[in-house]
Amino acid sequence: MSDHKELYDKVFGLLEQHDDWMHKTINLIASENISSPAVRSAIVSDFRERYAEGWPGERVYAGCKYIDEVEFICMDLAKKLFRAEFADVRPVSGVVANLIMYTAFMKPTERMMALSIAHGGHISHARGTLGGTAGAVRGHKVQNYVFDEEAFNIDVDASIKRIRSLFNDGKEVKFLLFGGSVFLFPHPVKEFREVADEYGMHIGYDSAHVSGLIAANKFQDPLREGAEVMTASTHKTMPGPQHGIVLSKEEYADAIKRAAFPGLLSNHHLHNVAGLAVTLAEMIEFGDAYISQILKNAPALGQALHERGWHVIAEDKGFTRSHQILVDVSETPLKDGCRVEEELEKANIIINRNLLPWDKKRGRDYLAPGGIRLGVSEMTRLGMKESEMDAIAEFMTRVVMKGESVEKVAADVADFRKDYQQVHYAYDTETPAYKHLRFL
Ligand code: DSN
Repeated sequence: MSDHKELYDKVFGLLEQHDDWMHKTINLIASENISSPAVRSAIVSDFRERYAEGWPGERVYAGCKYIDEVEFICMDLAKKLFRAEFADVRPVSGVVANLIMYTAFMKPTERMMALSIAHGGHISHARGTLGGTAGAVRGHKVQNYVFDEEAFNIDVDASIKRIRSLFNDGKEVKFLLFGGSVFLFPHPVKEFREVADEYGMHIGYDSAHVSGLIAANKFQDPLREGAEVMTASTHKTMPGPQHGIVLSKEEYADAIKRAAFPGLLSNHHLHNVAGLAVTLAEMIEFGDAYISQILKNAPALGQALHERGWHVIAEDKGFTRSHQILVDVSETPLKDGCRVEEELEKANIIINRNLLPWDKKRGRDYLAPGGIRLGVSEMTRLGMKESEMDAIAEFMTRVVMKGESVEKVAADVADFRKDYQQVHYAYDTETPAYKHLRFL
């Protein structure tokens, strides 16, 4: 057999091993989810081979008549679900959606405010010295909000003071960005609208993590609280394909459309637009029940860990109002988020390590941070409820607190997972959630 054929076969072998492993794991990565069988069918359609540059109905390519119709349906569903005047469903990811937002609302190098990464900001919001997209790609100068570590949220008064002081020093701020990757509580958007108007700043909101919660109207409503634009990736609490979206008001539509094409996109992954349309339709139908259960499961997991001696952040505030919880693992026997991540993975529990706001002051960095971030979107989608969160906390405790054999816990996790093999909150709840749909 040729080397190429061996590698070809190996790729399929690895795909099957991965899918088989996913059947057996408890996946608590807060930025992931499992899409429905309908979404998986849509994204393997022939749309994956095609181009459709431009706006539907005004394409630079031929052969788009069905593609255009799907894209219009996707935009209409997005506008309905997010109660938005305008939707652009072309961004191929959340980072590209953010770049479109920056391009539409700021000139290169203009100054913006965002959360620092240690406080939950995303790398696409960060300054150039960190390699962050806003700074490194667009040259934006990025100032950070003041963060209240007790409230685990932006300190409104201190941040407004910082904005005023920047203007007093001749350092104009053009854009206030909210949202992030560690996102336990709604951000104070409306509290900044007055100062934004006073200084002529625009407000944007990156809803990548919480877009499903916002769609279900169960977190906050940025476009009515003062944001002019909201971006998202579509595969976190919104259980869609890996794609992006920009939502805004009609008055900004032209600037956003132009930033998307010809600015940042040529092709826009049409199969994922179809998958997103299906996701949005399913969210309109099932989103309320799905998100309600997520919002019960996340604090239930926080409580179950807390009762077993874990230091879950924001206990006094009920741990969370989103799909995530954040846990300080620095006092556990494993001492840092990296070791906890590694040991849990051996036990079929997939989580990610995370910086805590105070980690840098304590000499920690991303390689060995003090925290872990857990999200319940995927396990909720498989039908798990509060009692299953308790079982998950117990598995984690056996590995991290009691030092039990990871092989033993891995086997118990695989056994526990046998009962949760279909996606719920979808039209098709029969097709196995992780089955590899192979054609050859
Ligand atoms: N890196 C992802 C997260 O984990 O939040 C978002 O892109």
